[in-house]
Amino acid sequence: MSSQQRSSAGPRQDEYRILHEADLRGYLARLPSVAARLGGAPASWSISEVGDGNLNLVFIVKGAAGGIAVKQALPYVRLVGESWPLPLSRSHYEYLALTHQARLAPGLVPAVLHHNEGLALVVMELIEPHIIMRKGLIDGMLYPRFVGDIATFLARTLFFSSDLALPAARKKEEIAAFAGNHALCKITEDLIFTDPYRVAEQNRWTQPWLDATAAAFREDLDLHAAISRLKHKFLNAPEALIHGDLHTGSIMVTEGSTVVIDPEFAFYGPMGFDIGAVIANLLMSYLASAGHERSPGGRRLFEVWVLETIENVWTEFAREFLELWRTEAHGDAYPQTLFPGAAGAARLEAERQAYMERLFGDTVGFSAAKIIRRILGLAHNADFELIEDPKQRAICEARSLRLARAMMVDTASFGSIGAVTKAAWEARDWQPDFPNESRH
Ligand code: SR1
Ligand code: MG
Repeated sequence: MSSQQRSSAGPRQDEYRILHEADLRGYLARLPSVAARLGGAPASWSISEVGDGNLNLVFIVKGAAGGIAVKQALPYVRLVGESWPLPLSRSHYEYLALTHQARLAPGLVPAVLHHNEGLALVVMELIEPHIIMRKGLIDGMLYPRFVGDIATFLARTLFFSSDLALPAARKKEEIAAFAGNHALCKITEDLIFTDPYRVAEQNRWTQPWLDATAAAFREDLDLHAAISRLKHKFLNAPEALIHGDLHTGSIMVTEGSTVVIDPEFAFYGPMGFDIGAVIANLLMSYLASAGHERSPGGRRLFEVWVLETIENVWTEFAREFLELWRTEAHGDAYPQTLFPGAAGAARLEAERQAYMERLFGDTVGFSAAKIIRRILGLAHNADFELIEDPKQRAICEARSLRLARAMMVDTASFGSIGAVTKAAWEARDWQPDFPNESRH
């Protein structure tokens, strides 16, 4: 078909173009199972673009019978614009990750209803009445199901994609299947592991209060060594299929249910990166909470719950992961034949504990990296951004940076999750001294 013929007939179904409402309506109308799920005449469907993330378009479509979510990758970074191109292939990796996760952790990710590689489009079940967890946390909401659900998601997706569960050949094929998602990895390598520690055009922070801290972080060689070790681990440790961007904006919640969305950064990487992301975002929620108080101490209950949640996420994750290792270890790592009898079993159990200690150290380090990038780098968090008084925001951010620096440089002194929450609790009462304040 010539381009002239094509333009008179309209674009082909699977030819990439940015979808607008009318085009999307027609496209969905031609998918029988999707149209049936929505119900009624296509003209009656409501379509709204609701994407508030940094990269993509997200449409909510509702009909007489039900709703769907449609995610389309843009050929550039939405947050920045067309000057920053980004491959559409991330939609393929998101689809692949969603289908993997659905098998490994059923019920904890949205069901995929349709995928169009050419359009970089994924149609999913509509997750409702859930809201983005970050929004709920900013409002001081408690989520009693969250610990159990996220611990299960982490334990099952990480364990079952690791060498503890998979034969080596299969694991290598899985690594290869996700290896092409390197453009998304590069975003992480730059925005999390490099830019916050150097002069970079896109960095920003709450000025003038954090000017001195940002400058100090750019000069701090202990910190540079620690973040470089973490970057090397991120580049060089295909331990498991990780979500790759597991912040509280990638989690939808109600009081009784948790659903993990948006795995477009997925690849085989270090497990601690995902666990650390969850813990980092809870720590930021905790330390931002003072900025959302309407009266002194008015969010204390919430804050205590967040600290307990941080402890329970790690403890529950470790319990579930170890249980899987004891009962479902069909991979090539730690061959059972090398650990015979009672002495072998005891030695293997000691190895498991040592493994979890190393994983905890990684988790603490990656968690720190996730905090620092949200305060000194390009992409910030609503937890802090919605604190209206900029000085109060800077106080909350300075406390978080201080905690994160300690976690990254002195990781070994955080021997347990209780040590992390204790340090967070102490950070909550620390008053920063802002040297630049008088100039503004
Ligand atoms: C340019 S993309 C910025 C950030 O948005 C995503 O959610 C990831 O966290 C990424 O680092
Ligand atoms: Mg996202």
